[in-house]
Amino acid sequence: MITLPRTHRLPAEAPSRCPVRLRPLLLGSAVLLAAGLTACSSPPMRVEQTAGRPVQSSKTFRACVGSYHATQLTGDYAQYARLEQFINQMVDTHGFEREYLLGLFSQAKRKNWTLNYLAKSDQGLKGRPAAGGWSRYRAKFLDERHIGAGVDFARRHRAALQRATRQYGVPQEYILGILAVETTFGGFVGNHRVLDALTTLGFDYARRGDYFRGELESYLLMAREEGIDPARPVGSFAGAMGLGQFMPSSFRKWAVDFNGDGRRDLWNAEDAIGSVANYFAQHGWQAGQPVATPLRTNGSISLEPGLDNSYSLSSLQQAGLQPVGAGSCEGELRLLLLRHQGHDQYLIGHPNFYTITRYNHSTYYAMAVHELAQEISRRL
Ligand SMILES: [Ca+2]
Repeated sequence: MITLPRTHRLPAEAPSRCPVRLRPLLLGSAVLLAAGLTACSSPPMRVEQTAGRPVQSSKTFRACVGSYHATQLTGDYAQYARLEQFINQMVDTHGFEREYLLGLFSQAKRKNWTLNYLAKSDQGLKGRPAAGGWSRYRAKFLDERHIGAGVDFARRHRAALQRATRQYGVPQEYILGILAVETTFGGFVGNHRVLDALTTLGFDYARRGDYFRGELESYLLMAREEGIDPARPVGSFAGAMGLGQFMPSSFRKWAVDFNGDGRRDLWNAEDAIGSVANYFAQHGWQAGQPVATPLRTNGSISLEPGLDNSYSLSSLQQAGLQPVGAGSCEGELRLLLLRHQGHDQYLIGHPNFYTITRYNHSTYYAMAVHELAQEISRRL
């Protein structure tokens, strides 16, 4: 399933996990530096402002990595007028060298598997979630493989997790829950070249082309800012990267250097921990507040469940829905529907639940993160 551009990444219903494991690419490694530098911008450039903090632009990073050079597009994207238009925009807006981008995109591969997969997946998007959908989804994540890996990861990175919790106010178990669902703590970070993924989706996937062209723009800027060869990183079929599967725009806005080595590297466990915590903090996580609460009902449910409708506690109570147990029920609440095998379950999703869905706009996704957080925490 593909969700709206406001999401951090693409939902986990799609197979972002790949059967073939590749050794994670370390950003800024000697291998990348050895790839060669090519001047690619025309200074001076402005400093861009994103999410309240300046992002270094090519005024600081004037070199693109990788010796790409061509005077016209060749390969899978030869004659793609829209790609040529995109390249012109990157030259005009961000000062890239045109021949560098022509050379780079002449190496991009069209990923027909991705397009075929999304064509099928898009057909299954409509309508109410199927009966038993939550049971099936839950079974994919709430297992010993994810929980055991979480306990192991938490023990190995105890200090960084504690530091992230202190600094960002996000409990470590929710950072662990995200990393469990996204990549099983780096076990499956994807094996699609990000360049191919974003070029394919930007120029051959009409339904979300605008969104992916925006991500491709962010990706090229990210590569230049971080000093990496844009043809090297691998990720999900949609271009999500690292242990936390950040899309490029999220990387630029919310990734942090949490191990203090001067680089933001989402394949590094500490940087991934800090980046997920920062993402949550910047998207409204409220320390000490609940995530999801069971509901008692007195019969049929008249309110519409889902993430797109928010309710006050009093409006839920007027509809005959009563939270079970004490606890704060302030702010905008969501009515969550979990379709088990054989029965439906309703819960209150608190503002912190909604914050998890900012990572991936899916009730089931956020509930899997929440339950994994509880399970891993119980074992620590
Ligand atoms: Ca770092």
